[in-house]
Formats: sequence, C-alpha cells, structure tokens
Amino acid sequence: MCIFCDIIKGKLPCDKVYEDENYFAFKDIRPKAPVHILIVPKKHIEKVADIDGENKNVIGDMVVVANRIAKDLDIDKSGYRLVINNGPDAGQEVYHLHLHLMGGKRMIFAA
Ligand code: DGP
Repeated sequence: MCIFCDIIKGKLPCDKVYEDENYFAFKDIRPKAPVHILIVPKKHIEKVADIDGENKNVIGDMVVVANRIAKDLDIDKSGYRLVINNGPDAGQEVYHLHLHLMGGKRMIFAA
C-alpha cells in the first residue's frame, strides 16, 4: 500500500495542481512554506537511491514539472527550493519518490 499511489489513482483526496501522462503534483498536507507542492512520478519508485541509468530521466522530468508549476504560481522570480529526502536520516516519510517545491517566503535554512 502506498498513499501517493492512492492519491494518483484518485482513491485518496488531494489538492491537485498538475497532471500529465507520467507525473502528478499536489499540495503538501503539512506545508512548510506558503507554496509547498509535491511532484511525483506515477510509476512507483521508492526513493531517489533507486534512480539508475534506466530511469534517470525521472529526475529531470520532475524538475521540468516543478519549474512549470513555479511559473504558474508566480514564484519563479522570487525563488524556490527543490528538495528530495532519501531514507531515515533525511526524514523521508513517504516511500514513493517525490520532489518538494517550496517557495513564497525567504527560507533561512541553507543546506
Ligand atoms: P518526505 O519527508 O520527503 O517523505 O515528505 C513527505 C511529505 O508528504 C510531507 O511533507 C507530508 C506529505 N504528506 C504525507 N501524507 C500526505 C497526504 O496524505 N496528502 C498530502 N497531500 N501530503 C501528504
């Protein structure tokens, strides 16, 4: 069972902001910034550590989707942060690969 797979299939509700054949994006349920969107591949990949030579396009594709959403939501000029958490020490909570798009405020924490 995967909550993000259920969201993608419409079995669980979400605030959808984008969908195409291979990708889906929705508002994070616990936003850490005024804009906090999760971009996910429809194909279930657990984590960024599972990206290899076969599926590396997924990362670039998710960034393209994030950039497009940032423009649509008018944070492309003010700036935004893209984050992928991998595994326990990074605080990964949901084991379906997702890219966090956060913006709309000045973020003081610098990685
Ligand atoms: P991460 O720590 O990188 O695995 O982030 C998972 C994010 O997913 C976290 O910010 C909260 C969000 N999240 C968890 N469950 C749900 C849900 O059911 N709906 C939505 N919209 N977001 C969720």
